[in-house]
Amino acid sequence: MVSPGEREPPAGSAGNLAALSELDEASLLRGLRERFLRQQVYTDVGDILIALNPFQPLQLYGREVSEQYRCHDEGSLPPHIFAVADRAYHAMLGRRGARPQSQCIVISGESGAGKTESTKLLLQHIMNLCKGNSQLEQQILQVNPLLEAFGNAQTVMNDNSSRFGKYIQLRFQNNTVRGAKLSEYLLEKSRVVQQDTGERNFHIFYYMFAGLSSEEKEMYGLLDPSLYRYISGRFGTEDVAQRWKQKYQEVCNALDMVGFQEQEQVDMQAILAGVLSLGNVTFEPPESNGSLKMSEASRGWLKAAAGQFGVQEEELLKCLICTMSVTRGEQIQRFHTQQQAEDARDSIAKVAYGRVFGWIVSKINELLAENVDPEVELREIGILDIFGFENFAVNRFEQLCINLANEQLQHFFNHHIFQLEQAAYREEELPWETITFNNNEPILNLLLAKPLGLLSLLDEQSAFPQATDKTFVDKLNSSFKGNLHFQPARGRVLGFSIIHYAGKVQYTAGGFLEKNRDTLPANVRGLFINSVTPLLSVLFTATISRTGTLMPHVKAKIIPEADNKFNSTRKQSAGAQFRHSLMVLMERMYSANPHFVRCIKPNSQKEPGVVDNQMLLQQLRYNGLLETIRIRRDGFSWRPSFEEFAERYGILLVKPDVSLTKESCLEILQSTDLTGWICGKSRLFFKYWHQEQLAKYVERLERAAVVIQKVFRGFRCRKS
Ligand code: AOV
Ligand code: MG
Repeated sequence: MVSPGEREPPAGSAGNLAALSELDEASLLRGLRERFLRQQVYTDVGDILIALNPFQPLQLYGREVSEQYRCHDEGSLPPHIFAVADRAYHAMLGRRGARPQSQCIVISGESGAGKTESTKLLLQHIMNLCKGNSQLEQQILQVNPLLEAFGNAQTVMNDNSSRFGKYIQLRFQNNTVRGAKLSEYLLEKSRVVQQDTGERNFHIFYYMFAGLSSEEKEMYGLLDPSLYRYISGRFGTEDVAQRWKQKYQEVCNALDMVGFQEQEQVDMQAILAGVLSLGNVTFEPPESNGSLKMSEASRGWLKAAAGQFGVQEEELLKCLICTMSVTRGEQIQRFHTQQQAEDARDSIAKVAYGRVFGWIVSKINELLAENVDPEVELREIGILDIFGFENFAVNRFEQLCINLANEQLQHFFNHHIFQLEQAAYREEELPWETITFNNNEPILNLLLAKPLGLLSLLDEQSAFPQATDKTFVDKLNSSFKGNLHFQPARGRVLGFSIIHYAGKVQYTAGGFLEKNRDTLPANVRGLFINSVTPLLSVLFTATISRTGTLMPHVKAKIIPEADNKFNSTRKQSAGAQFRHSLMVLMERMYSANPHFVRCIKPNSQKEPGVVDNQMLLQQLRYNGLLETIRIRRDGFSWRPSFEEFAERYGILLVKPDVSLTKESCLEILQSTDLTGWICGKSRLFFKYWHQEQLAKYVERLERAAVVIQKVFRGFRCRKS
C-alpha cells in the first residue's frame, strides 16, 4: 500500500541534496561548489552530512550557534555538524520517535579532509547538550591536546595529521554523561625514527624544545634540537616556535588535569629525550673480532641515552650490537651487522615511544572511567576518527593498514546505505529499481581473506625465518595473478599496487616483514624493566590486551603473562593485531545506530576559498555520493516493523490498548497527514524526514496533555 500524495520533502529542506529533482554529476558539483564559495561548508544528503573543509576559521561554532542547534527542529536550521550531534544524542535517548539505542557517528574522508576537527566539534556540542559544565564533561574535552601532541604529526597532506585511529565511546545514563572510553588503533611508530620530505616527527618533540626552559633542558640532557637525527632540519620560524611553546603549555595543563604525577611527567620527558639521543648512535663496519665500531660522538650519545633511560650504558650497548639466545641450556651471543644494530636502535626507540603513548591512553581511560548507577541502563554515543585514506610518494606497511581501515569504513557505509535498504525492498517485494554502487568487498577479500588474503600471506612469510620482503612479493604476485584489484610492480621495483576504492596506491614492500613481525629485540624488555626510571620499568612490565592496546598498570585488567596469548614468545603479528582490533571495532559499530559524516577536501594546497573541481569530483565518485543522493531521494531510510511502529506511535490514537498490528499502524498514519510512505508485508517504509514529522505530532499531543492537566488541576483547586 502506498500513501496518497507526492513524495516530496517538506519545506525547509534547502541544503539537502536529497531534495534535488535533477541529479547528475555536473549539477551536484556546481551545487556543492557554489555553497562552499558562500561559506556554506555543510550540506545534507537526507540524514548524511557532507562537510567540505573550509581551511579557515569560520564563525560557525560559538556557544550561541551551539545553543541554536540544541534541540532544534530537524530541517529548521541549515545543515551543520552540530545537527548531527543533536540527532545522535536525541536518538540515543529515544526522543523524536526513535527507540532508545546506542549510536555511533562515523566520520570518513581522506587525509586532511577535516575528520579530527569534526570530532572535536561533535564532542563540544554533545557536552553542551548534556549541560556543559560538569567536571567530567570538561575533562572529556581537555584530553584532546594531549592525544594530538603525542599522536599527531605534520605530513604532506595535513599539518596536524592523526597518526593513530581513535574510537571514543561516550557513556550515558539518561541524559547525563557518566564516562568515556578511548580505543586507539595502530599508532604509526615508524615516524619516531623516520619521516619523509616535508614531514615531521610527532608534535610533542618540537613542543618540548619550544616549551622547556634552559634549566629544564639541561636537566633532561637535551642539547640544540638541530643535533638530533630523528627531528633534525625540521624547525620553523619564530612564529611557529611561539605556537609550539603555547602548545607545550596546553600539554602540561592536560597532563596535570588527567592526573599524571609530577614524577611521571619528568620520567616521560626523560624517556622522550632518551629516544632522541639513542637516534644519534651510529655504527661503523666491524673490526676483525666481529664487534661493531663506534665513533667518539656515538659513544657520547649512547651514554646520554643510557642516562636518560636510567639503564646501564653497557647493557644498552649489548641490546644494540648483539643478540643473545639460549640453545640447549647454553647462552649464545651473536654479533649484529651494522644494519642489524641500527635496526635494533630504531626498534628500541619505536617501542619506547609506542609504550608511552599506550600508557597515556590508558591513564586517560582511568580518568574518564564511568561512575554508574547500576539500576539505570547505560547507552553510548561512539565517535570514530581514524587516519584518512593515504597515497604518498612512498607508501609502506602503515599506509596499507590505514587504507585497509578506510576500506572497512567504506564497506560499513555501503552496507548500511545500500545493501540493508535494498535487501528490505526485495524481501518485501517492493517495486524498486536497484541502485548499483561500487562494492569494495573484493578489495577487502584480497586483503583479509583467510588463508589466502594479503595479510595472511604476510603472516605466513613473517613466521618463516628465511623469508624476505622479496619472497613475500613473489608470493603475492603468484597468488593474486589476474586479480582486478592487484597489480605487480613494473621492472625491478620491490613492491605492488592495490586498486583501492579511492584509487590506486603503489606500495613499497621493503620493511613489510620486519614491521609485521614487530618483535622487541631480545633483552630489551629485561633492560627496561630494570631501569631506575620507575615509569620505564612499569611500561615494560605491562602486557598487551586482546585488542592490541597496551594495558600498563591498569591493575585490575592486567592479563597474567601465562594466559596472555600475545606475550613475547607467541606474540601476534602487527597485521593480525590490527585486523583483530578492526573486527572488534566493526562489531561495536554494527551494534549501534549509525550516523555518517563524509568529509571532503576541496583542494590539496590547504587554501581557503579554493575548489579543485577534479579533486572534488574524484571524492564525490569514490564516496558514491551520486548513488547516495539517489537512494536517499527515492528510497526509504527508516523502515520500522509494524510492532515497533505501533508501540512507539500508538499514543497518537489516544485510546487504550492499541494492538501492535498492521491495522493499527494504518489507523495511526491515517490520523496524520503524512504522505509518501509505503506499507510493506511486515514493515513500513518512510522517507528520512518522516520521523521528524511524526515527532511533531507526538509533541503536540504531549503539549495538549500538559494543558489539560493544568486545567484539571486548576479546576480541582477552585473546587476545594
Ligand atoms: P583529518 O583528520 O581528516 O586528516 P583535520 O581534521 O586534521 O583532517 O583537518 C585538517 C586541517 O583542516 C585542520 O588542521 C584545520 O586547519 C582545517 N580544518 C578542518 N576542518 C575545519 C573547520 N571546520 N573549520 C576550519 N578549519 C578546518 V588525517 O588525521 O591527516 O586523515 O589522517
Ligand atoms: Mg585526523
